[in-house]
Amino acid sequence: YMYSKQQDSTTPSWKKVDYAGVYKDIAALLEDENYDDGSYGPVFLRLAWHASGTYDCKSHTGGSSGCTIRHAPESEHDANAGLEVARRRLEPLKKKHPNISYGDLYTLAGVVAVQELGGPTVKWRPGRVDKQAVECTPDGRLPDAAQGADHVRDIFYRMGFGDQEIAALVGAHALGRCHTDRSGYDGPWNASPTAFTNFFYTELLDNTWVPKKWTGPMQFVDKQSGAFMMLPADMAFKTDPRFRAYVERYARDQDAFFADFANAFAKLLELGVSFPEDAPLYRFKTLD
Ligand code: HIF
Repeated sequence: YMYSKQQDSTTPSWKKVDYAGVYKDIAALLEDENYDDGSYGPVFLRLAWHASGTYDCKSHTGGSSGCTIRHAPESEHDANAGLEVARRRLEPLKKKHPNISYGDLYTLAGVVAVQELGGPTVKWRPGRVDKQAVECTPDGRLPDAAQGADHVRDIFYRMGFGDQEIAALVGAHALGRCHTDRSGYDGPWNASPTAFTNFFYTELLDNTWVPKKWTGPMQFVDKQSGAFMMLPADMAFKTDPRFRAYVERYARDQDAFFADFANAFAKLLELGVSFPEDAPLYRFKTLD
């Protein structure tokens, strides 16, 4: 008895979690016909990215490791508006799997979203250790959708990404939509916002984008139907020649997009995390 008790208290919590089981439990939470376009996948992906995208490679601060996104003031930064919806949806799984860290739970939810909505397999490792509110990252580390290519580069270079990786990541804007009560922007990027596709690139290139006529923030709509949108920051991927070269490639070649996205997204989820040496690398199978 003494021995097993001691064993348990010295085994790190991250080793006591059935991650394939958590994957399945997250996947079971995706569908809800009464929410948005019928899936929590897009907002789970956005949560995983905002938890990770605060990383600064020079000061080695931010990132998903401490999962400070769940604490105020970081949870209340403008860029994170609406993400409480995803956190609330995932909370029962923290109760069911108490040994998982929030950082691991939220990043794994991003992996589940990509894979279950039809995207590539994303390699993932556990071992993030949650931190307290005093360690929240400062406001202003996530991108401002009203700005262009220089700003997008500043933000993603700070994380340690290059142009090709940035152009591969932005394809995730095939998923989900903008909400006026979250960011102020409105609408989906394409007609299938719950399927992981290369449609961000094809829509961006194939449509004529015109400023939306409304009193909301400056955004673009497709001239033909007016049903789809682009943020000013999205348009930078069409106008900037170096970004555009990748956009043209990913529009032509969905396999190339999937492969490059999987690598860049896995890297994003690991920024600033010191994994235990024996943390296994998972490639989860999608559910049928
Ligand atoms: Fe987004 N993004 N993102 N984004 N994002 C929004 C929504 C989603 C930017 C701004 C916004 C990435 C980069 C950038 C997703 C995933 C990723 C919204 C709307 C804004 C304003 C939020 C709302 O109103 O609900 C900017 C400026 C980025 C830099 C170019 C990443 C690459 C594309 C890193 C990424 O993975 C997803 C998914 C959504 C949809 C969320 C939803 O609830 O449907």
